[in-house]
Amino acid sequence: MNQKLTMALAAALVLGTQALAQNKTAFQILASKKITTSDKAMNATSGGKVGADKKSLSFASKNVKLVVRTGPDNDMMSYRIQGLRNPTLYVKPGSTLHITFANTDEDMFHNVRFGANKPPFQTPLTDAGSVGSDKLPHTKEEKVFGQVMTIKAPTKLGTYSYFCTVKGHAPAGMWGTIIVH
Ligand SMILES: [Cu+2]
Repeated sequence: MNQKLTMALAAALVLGTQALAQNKTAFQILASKKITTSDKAMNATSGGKVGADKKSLSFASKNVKLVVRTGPDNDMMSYRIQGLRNPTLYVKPGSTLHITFANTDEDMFHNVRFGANKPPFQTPLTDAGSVGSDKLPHTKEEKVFGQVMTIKAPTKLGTYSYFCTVKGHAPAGMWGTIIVH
Protein backbone atom coordinates (compact mmCIF):
# COMPACT_ATOMS: atom_id res chain seq x y z
CA MET A 1 0.00 0.00 0.00
CA ASN A 2 1.40 3.41 -0.88
CA GLN A 3 1.95 5.98 1.80
CA LYS A 4 -0.75 8.41 0.59
CA LEU A 5 -3.39 5.72 0.68
CA THR A 6 -2.27 4.56 4.13
CA MET A 7 -2.54 8.13 5.43
CA ALA A 8 -5.97 8.63 3.85
CA LEU A 9 -7.20 5.42 5.45
CA ALA A 10 -5.81 6.46 8.83
CA ALA A 11 -7.54 9.85 8.55
CA ALA A 12 -10.83 8.16 7.62
CA LEU A 13 -10.50 5.88 10.64
CA VAL A 14 -9.95 8.86 12.94
CA LEU A 15 -12.97 10.67 11.48
CA GLY A 16 -15.11 7.56 11.81
CA THR A 17 -14.10 7.11 15.44
CA GLN A 18 -14.90 10.77 16.14
CA ALA A 19 -18.32 10.43 14.51
CA LEU A 20 -19.05 7.40 16.67
CA ALA A 21 -17.95 9.20 19.82
CA GLN A 22 -20.11 12.19 18.88
CA ASN A 23 -23.16 10.03 18.33
CA LYS A 24 -22.89 8.56 21.80
CA THR A 25 -23.07 11.98 23.43
CA ALA A 26 -25.51 13.62 21.03
CA PHE A 27 -29.26 13.81 21.11
CA GLN A 28 -30.75 12.81 17.75
CA ILE A 29 -34.03 14.05 16.39
CA LEU A 30 -35.99 11.29 14.65
CA ALA A 31 -39.27 13.07 13.91
CA SER A 32 -40.79 16.50 14.32
CA LYS A 33 -44.15 18.07 13.53
CA LYS A 34 -45.67 21.47 14.25
CA ILE A 35 -49.04 21.50 16.00
CA THR A 36 -51.53 23.90 17.46
CA THR A 37 -52.79 22.98 20.88
CA SER A 38 -54.46 24.55 23.90
CA ASP A 39 -53.16 25.89 27.18
CA LYS A 40 -55.17 23.26 29.04
CA ALA A 41 -53.75 20.35 27.02
CA MET A 42 -50.25 21.45 28.00
CA ASN A 43 -50.97 20.65 31.65
CA ALA A 44 -50.95 16.92 30.85
CA THR A 45 -48.67 14.82 33.02
CA SER A 46 -45.38 13.48 31.72
CA GLY A 47 -45.66 10.36 33.87
CA GLY A 48 -42.29 10.81 35.56
CA LYS A 49 -41.67 9.83 39.17
CA VAL A 50 -41.39 13.06 41.17
CA GLY A 51 -38.29 13.30 43.38
CA ALA A 52 -38.58 13.88 47.14
CA ASP A 53 -37.39 17.47 46.71
CA LYS A 54 -40.02 18.04 43.98
CA LYS A 55 -37.24 19.19 41.64
CA SER A 56 -36.75 16.10 39.53
CA LEU A 57 -38.58 13.58 37.39
CA SER A 58 -37.30 10.03 36.87
CA PHE A 59 -38.26 7.80 34.00
CA ALA A 60 -37.71 4.06 34.41
CA SER A 61 -38.95 3.16 30.93
CA LYS A 62 -36.89 3.83 27.82
CA ASN A 63 -40.04 5.31 26.28
CA VAL A 64 -40.28 8.71 27.89
CA LYS A 65 -43.25 11.02 27.44
CA LEU A 66 -42.49 14.68 28.10
CA VAL A 67 -45.02 17.50 28.03
CA VAL A 68 -43.03 20.72 28.20
CA ARG A 69 -44.57 24.19 28.43
CA THR A 70 -43.16 27.63 29.07
CA GLY A 71 -43.43 29.31 32.47
CA PRO A 72 -46.35 31.45 33.65
CA ASP A 73 -46.57 35.24 33.18
CA ASN A 74 -44.61 36.00 36.36
CA ASP A 75 -41.82 33.51 35.50
CA MET A 76 -41.52 33.54 31.72
CA MET A 77 -37.85 32.52 31.60
CA SER A 78 -38.51 28.96 32.69
CA TYR A 79 -40.21 25.72 31.72
CA ARG A 80 -42.88 23.65 33.42
CA ILE A 81 -42.92 19.88 33.12
CA GLN A 82 -45.56 18.02 35.10
CA GLY A 83 -46.08 21.22 37.10
CA LEU A 84 -42.42 21.38 38.17
CA ARG A 85 -40.16 24.33 37.38
CA ASN A 86 -37.15 23.33 35.22
CA PRO A 87 -37.04 19.84 36.75
CA THR A 88 -33.93 17.68 36.44
CA LEU A 89 -34.87 14.76 34.20
CA TYR A 90 -33.38 11.31 34.83
CA VAL A 91 -33.55 9.03 31.79
CA LYS A 92 -31.97 5.74 30.74
CA PRO A 93 -29.27 5.69 28.02
CA GLY A 94 -30.65 5.70 24.49
CA SER A 95 -34.19 6.43 25.66
CA THR A 96 -36.74 7.59 23.12
CA LEU A 97 -38.17 10.91 24.25
CA HIS A 98 -41.68 11.63 22.96
CA ILE A 99 -41.84 15.36 23.53
CA THR A 100 -44.71 17.76 23.16
CA PHE A 101 -43.49 21.31 23.57
CA ALA A 102 -45.68 24.39 23.37
CA ASN A 103 -45.06 28.07 23.85
CA THR A 104 -47.86 29.15 26.19
CA ASP A 105 -46.32 32.59 26.65
CA GLU A 106 -48.42 35.54 25.46
CA ASP A 107 -45.69 37.79 24.12
CA MET A 108 -42.38 36.05 23.41
CA PHE A 109 -40.87 33.45 21.11
CA HIS A 110 -39.40 30.35 22.81
CA ASN A 111 -37.97 26.96 21.92
CA VAL A 112 -36.64 23.93 23.71
CA ARG A 113 -33.37 22.31 22.66
CA PHE A 114 -31.45 19.31 24.02
CA GLY A 115 -27.67 19.15 23.98
CA ALA A 116 -24.38 18.81 25.78
CA ASN A 117 -24.24 22.57 26.44
CA LYS A 118 -23.74 23.43 30.09
CA PRO A 119 -24.41 26.58 32.10
CA PRO A 120 -23.40 29.38 32.13
CA PHE A 121 -24.92 29.61 28.68
CA GLN A 122 -23.08 31.97 26.38
CA THR A 123 -24.86 34.77 24.60
CA PRO A 124 -25.66 34.44 21.79
CA LEU A 125 -26.49 30.77 22.22
CA THR A 126 -26.92 29.05 18.86
CA ASP A 127 -28.83 25.93 17.85
CA ALA A 128 -25.57 24.26 16.75
CA GLY A 129 -24.87 21.00 18.55
CA SER A 130 -28.39 20.63 19.93
CA VAL A 131 -31.70 19.30 18.65
CA GLY A 132 -35.24 20.33 19.45
CA SER A 133 -37.99 22.66 18.42
CA ASP A 134 -37.93 25.73 16.25
CA LYS A 135 -38.45 29.11 17.90
CA LEU A 136 -42.23 29.06 18.24
CA PRO A 137 -44.41 32.17 18.29
CA HIS A 138 -46.35 33.24 21.37
CA THR A 139 -50.05 32.42 21.74
CA LYS A 140 -52.54 34.20 19.54
CA GLU A 141 -55.99 34.50 21.07
CA GLU A 142 -56.68 30.90 22.20
CA LYS A 143 -54.24 29.36 19.73
CA VAL A 144 -51.11 27.79 21.26
CA PHE A 145 -48.23 26.87 18.96
CA GLY A 146 -46.37 23.67 19.64
CA GLN A 147 -44.13 20.98 18.21
CA VAL A 148 -44.24 17.23 18.69
CA MET A 149 -40.82 15.58 18.49
CA THR A 150 -39.22 12.19 18.83
CA ILE A 151 -35.71 12.55 20.18
CA LYS A 152 -33.21 9.84 21.02
CA ALA A 153 -31.20 10.44 24.18
CA PRO A 154 -27.43 9.86 24.19
CA THR A 155 -26.19 6.36 24.97
CA LYS A 156 -23.27 7.76 26.95
CA LEU A 157 -23.99 8.34 30.63
CA GLY A 158 -23.65 11.96 31.63
CA THR A 159 -25.19 15.32 32.39
CA TYR A 160 -26.80 17.23 29.55
CA SER A 161 -29.15 20.20 29.32
CA TYR A 162 -32.40 21.39 27.84
CA PHE A 163 -32.62 25.09 27.15
CA CYS A 164 -34.08 27.96 25.11
CA THR A 165 -31.85 29.53 22.46
CA VAL A 166 -33.83 32.74 22.08
CA LYS A 167 -31.32 35.47 22.91
CA GLY A 168 -30.82 35.93 26.65
CA HIS A 169 -33.36 33.30 27.72
CA ALA A 170 -31.12 30.43 28.89
CA PRO A 171 -28.78 32.76 30.82
CA ALA A 172 -31.92 34.22 32.46
CA GLY A 173 -32.94 30.78 33.72
CA MET A 174 -34.72 29.09 30.86
CA TRP A 175 -32.92 25.75 31.12
CA GLY A 176 -32.84 22.49 33.02
CA THR A 177 -30.65 19.43 33.43
CA ILE A 178 -31.18 16.03 31.85
CA ILE A 179 -29.14 13.20 33.31
CA VAL A 180 -28.54 9.98 31.40
CA HIS A 181 -27.84 7.35 34.06
CU1 LIG B 1 -37.27 31.32 25.69
